[in-house]
Amino acid sequence: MKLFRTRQGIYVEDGGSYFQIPGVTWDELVAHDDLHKYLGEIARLSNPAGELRAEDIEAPIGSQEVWAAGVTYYRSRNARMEESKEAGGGSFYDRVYSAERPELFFKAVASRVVGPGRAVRIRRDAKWSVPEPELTLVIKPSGKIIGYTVGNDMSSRDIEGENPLYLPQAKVYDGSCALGPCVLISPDLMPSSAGIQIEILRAGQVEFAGKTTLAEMKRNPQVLADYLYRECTFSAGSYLMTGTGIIPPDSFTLHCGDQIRITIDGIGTLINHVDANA
Ligand code: DO4
Ligand code: MG
Repeated sequence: MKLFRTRQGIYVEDGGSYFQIPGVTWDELVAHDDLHKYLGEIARLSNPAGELRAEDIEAPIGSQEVWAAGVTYYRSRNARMEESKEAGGGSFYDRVYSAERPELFFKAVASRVVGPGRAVRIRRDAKWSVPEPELTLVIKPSGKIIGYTVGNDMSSRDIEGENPLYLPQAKVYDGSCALGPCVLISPDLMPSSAGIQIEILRAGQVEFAGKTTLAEMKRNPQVLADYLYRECTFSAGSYLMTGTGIIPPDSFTLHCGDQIRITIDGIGTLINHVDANA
């Protein structure tokens, strides 16, 4: 089952039909005791609504904070070591890749998250900007993962590479986080065979395409969530991006007008365009 947040309200998709969920907020759904069962009952007892219109779909988030894990794929470890060579990055990215404690950082408040069809931004003071396609966990206040969405952890690699202490500026700015189009609600872990694909289109042509699978991720999603919840409470639950395993070549930087399409098997495709002044 998939949850969609739209201008008209919240809908659950089940078996290809959409059912509106009346009188409940997104935060209440994330905190629900047994969301999977509740949504199943809504789908069984209500009349289906029509198809959702793409332009009505909003970012699938309420008031949750978005956090992110880093260097969870070997490909990411290598890219960061390379970009931060002059800042001494050779050792700290390698060490965090192998350490028991993961890298976790604050990514966005919900008001900085953009939904499908909206513009993500590149910083005007960055010269090297990339999208990071990431499986994103939806975690309830108790710390249990209840669902998954597609995330884009937009990053300014020149700023990040210049000095690790610039990470928050490379990662956190208006329009730096996209989520959507829906949340896959599932009591099960995502299968490790699930693929993540990205395509970046420039003037209608594919400028970069890449793919990976969750099998390449070094960390267990529930362990990442457990670290996040160790000393933080999240009364409305939280979102946790799980790191990127796809990095474009160093010659690539995003341009305004590029279209970014990120697909995760079983969830859907998140489409955004790039703007510097959204
Ligand atoms: O350590 C810097 C950020 C890493 C990151 O965002 C990722 O690996 O996805
Ligand atoms: Mg990332």
